[in-house]
Amino acid sequence: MAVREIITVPDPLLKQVSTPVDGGVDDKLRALMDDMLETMYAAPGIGLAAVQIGVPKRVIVMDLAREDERPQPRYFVNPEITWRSDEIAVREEGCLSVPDIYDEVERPARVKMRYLDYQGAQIEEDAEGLLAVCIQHEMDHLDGVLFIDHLSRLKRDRAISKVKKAKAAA
Ligand code: K1U
Ligand code: ZN
Repeated sequence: MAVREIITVPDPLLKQVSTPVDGGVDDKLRALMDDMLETMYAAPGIGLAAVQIGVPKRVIVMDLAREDERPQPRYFVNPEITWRSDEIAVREEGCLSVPDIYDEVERPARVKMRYLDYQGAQIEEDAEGLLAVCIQHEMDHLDGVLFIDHLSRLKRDRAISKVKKAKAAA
């Protein structure tokens, strides 16, 4: 396993639509997911899409366990949202590719999703709360969308300049 570099705005790869995984879950894909999880824990974060380490495939890892709980790593290959609630929830989000920027985003409060897990089994699951927020945030990454794209143009441009300035000063 290895910690990989997380790309940040304005890297054009973050705007790319990721391609579906072809041929199911094999050891090579599991090695990628292991690296993603280690990278996410090191950051630290609660979710990561493969494109954030420069691999534009439709793969997500996540762990929503609290610090006082045992780790609960989760893997989502070729995830799809099959239903979204009309009810909207507002929650503060952050992003490892837009470091140190946090803002509130409106999203459907509940979703139904379908994906392949670490073993390649097809799973159908209902999500609400932080799981619903995080899976929608990560699935946006697979479509080249960042949480700042849900904000006003002014807030988005300010966020990108702030990250650029911080990188230049580092
Ligand atoms: O996609 C990402 O860049 C990961 C992102 C996921 C996310 C956070 C909040 C709402 C929606 C999606 C993060 O993990 S940002 C860091 C973060 O939330 C966190 C870091 C340390 C401890 C707890 C949370
Ligand atoms: Zn993100």
